[in-house]
Amino acid sequence: MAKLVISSEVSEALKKGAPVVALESTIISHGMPYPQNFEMALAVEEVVRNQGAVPATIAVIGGEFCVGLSSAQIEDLAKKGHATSKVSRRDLSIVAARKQDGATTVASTMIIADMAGIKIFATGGIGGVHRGAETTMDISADLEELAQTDVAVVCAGAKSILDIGLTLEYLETKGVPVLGYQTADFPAFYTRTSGHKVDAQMANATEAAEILISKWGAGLKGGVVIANPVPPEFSLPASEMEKTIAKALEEMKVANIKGKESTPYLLKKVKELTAGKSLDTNIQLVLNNAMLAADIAVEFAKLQKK
Ligand code: PSU
Ligand code: MN
Repeated sequence: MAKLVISSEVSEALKKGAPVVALESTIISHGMPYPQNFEMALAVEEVVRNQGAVPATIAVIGGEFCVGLSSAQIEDLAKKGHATSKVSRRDLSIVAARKQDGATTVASTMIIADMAGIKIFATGGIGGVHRGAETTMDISADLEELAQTDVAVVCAGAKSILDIGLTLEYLETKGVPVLGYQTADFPAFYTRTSGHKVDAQMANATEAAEILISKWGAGLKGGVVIANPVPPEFSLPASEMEKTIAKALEEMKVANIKGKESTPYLLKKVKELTAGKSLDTNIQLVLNNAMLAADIAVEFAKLQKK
């Protein structure tokens, strides 16, 4: 059986009921290039600490499910990039049995966070229903995980490499609440709006924490999406991003990229096509999400103690 290894800092925080924020590792290995990915991962942990919570970066190392990585372990993942395999729910048992390393996606990070007892998780963007899914059936396992695992995911919405409308329909079918932080519109990662509505707008972190307590307190299984728009000063023009994404999708088709390679390929193409501008936006929105996730974790811990 795969072993769950929780760092002493994270395990002490969990024992005390102190706020903890889970962080994923695919964003490090497959979402950004080195060294920006390493700098981002350390900065995100610092932001979480500054807000009074404990960061828990999650990955599979030597087949063990690790919660709370050291900087050396994070640097190793950052340097190896795509050489470490991207691990979602279906891959977990394989890397664990073979004692391999794996970078965890939103889905597998949720699974391991839940095993450790962490309820709040910050990332950049969630996976979703891909454009053209009616023929490819490419729907991220992140959505199924949100349907069944009790972890709240703070994100900047979903990238428009996805079909955002269908992604929201899928979440509705699966009973996953989609909350907007100080927004009525579901954000589209690089841009603050998508034209699609969230289910409820949150004025502050306390309101979000109250909904989590209400959901899980009622025994309603599954996750919650908390969508936090990119800060206005870092958002990119929607029309420009639409053209870039269309081009990236076209190139992906020509290169015949499919399955788990799709998302990392598109992220890399978008970065190339925007001459790195998208990378800067990506880093800033992750930091922004980490800050909100930590605030929600602090409020959640207070409410749980009541
Ligand atoms: N979207 C991003 N950046 C990312 C990912 C998605 O903007 O790094 C990663 C996350 O780890 C997410 C995964 O869980 O891609 C989804 O991959 P797939 O579509 O293959 O399920
Ligand atoms: Mn997929």
